Amino acid sequence: MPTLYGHPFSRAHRVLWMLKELAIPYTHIPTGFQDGGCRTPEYLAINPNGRVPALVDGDLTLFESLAINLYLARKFAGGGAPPLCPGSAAEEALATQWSFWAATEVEKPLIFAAANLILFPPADRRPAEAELALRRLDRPFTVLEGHLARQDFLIGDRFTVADLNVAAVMSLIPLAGIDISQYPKMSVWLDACLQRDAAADWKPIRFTIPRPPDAVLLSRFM
Ligand SMILES: N[C@@H](CCC(=O)N[C@@H](CS)C(=O)NCC(=O)O)C(=O)O
Repeated sequence: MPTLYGHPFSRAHRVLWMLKELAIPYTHIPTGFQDGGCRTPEYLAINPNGRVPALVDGDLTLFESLAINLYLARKFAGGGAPPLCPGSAAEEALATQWSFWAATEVEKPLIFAAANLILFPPADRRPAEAELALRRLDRPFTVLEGHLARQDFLIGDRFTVADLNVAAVMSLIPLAGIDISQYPKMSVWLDACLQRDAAADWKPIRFTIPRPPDAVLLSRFM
């Protein structure tokens, strides 16, 4: 049985969503990331990056939330109907493509926007930074809008790990109250993904993150 490490109000929510989609038994250890939980020697032996989530499944230890989901979809392909895993080498490549795309093209500017809208303490939010990050998101969002104008899901004609990974990264959009009405196809697709039963219970964010010094912030997000 896999063991997932990571508090639900962290990127571990992406993996919790996948585990619930697959309806498989798992153990969940809600290791924190703001309380030193992911810096203990025991946890660093599992994920030397000192970040959550991590997954242990038998002899395999994995970090990176989206890679964990690609693995789970493949390993437990019997779960979910129809299966969430890619059905061919081409679909496998597309699932990897969309997952990398979400991590490289969308995640950083989206977190930076969300930080300035909801995650930083109110006095530390800068609307101009949120605006800049949202402008950077126009290019990937336009790509996704164009793709979804041609098909209902990212791959083939069914919800797969690709939709789950991309929608999980983009789940900050409704949480941060970001208006995406200028991308109507993407908006409908994201709503449908996030309304799935397995995606339901991570929605509220009940924490703020401290605003780091500007130099750190720019190197991390821009
Ligand atoms: N790319 C990694 C990022 C993991 C990550 O940054 N997790 C945050 C919580 S959402 C964390 O553990 N932060 C603690 C730290 O950076 O010290 C993934 O997707 O798994």
